[in-house]
Amino acid sequence: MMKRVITYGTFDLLHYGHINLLRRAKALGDYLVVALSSDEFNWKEKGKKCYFTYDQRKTLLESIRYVDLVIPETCWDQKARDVHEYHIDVFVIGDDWKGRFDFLKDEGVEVVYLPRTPEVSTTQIKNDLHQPR
Ligand code: C2G
Repeated sequence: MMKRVITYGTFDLLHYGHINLLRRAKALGDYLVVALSSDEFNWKEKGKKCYFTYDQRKTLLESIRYVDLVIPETCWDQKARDVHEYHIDVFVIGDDWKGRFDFLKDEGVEVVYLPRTPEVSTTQIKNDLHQPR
């Protein structure tokens, strides 16, 4: 029986921390859905101005061997619907979100928070690039 996993994120300026997350998420099942934050959701709900557009970020994610399907994330409350629509068994996200999505257990979904990869973040990359060499 196919075990289906879902995760959510912005994945801007894709880096090895994202890849570590996606690799471990895929290892928890057989099929990985990534709900990718839209440009509007990023800006309005997360105050993030992405360097790459949704389409560019989607292209990058679709090229990753661990990723089977990319869908849009347009609002905070779509998760409870998504897990039914995509027949999801496991919800996975970094432990910076620890506890925040436990309600998905009520939808019959296993909820897993994975340790973040230390030292790397899109914000850090942007800040470092602004420093005069
Ligand atoms: N991540 C990680 N290690 C890092 C950076 C990110 O493990 N050094 C993980 C995050 O914990 C997250 C995923 O990579 O699981 C994507 O990170 P972001 O693009 O920052 O996602 P975020 O803005 O946290 O979006 O509804 C949920 C949100 O859309 C999550």
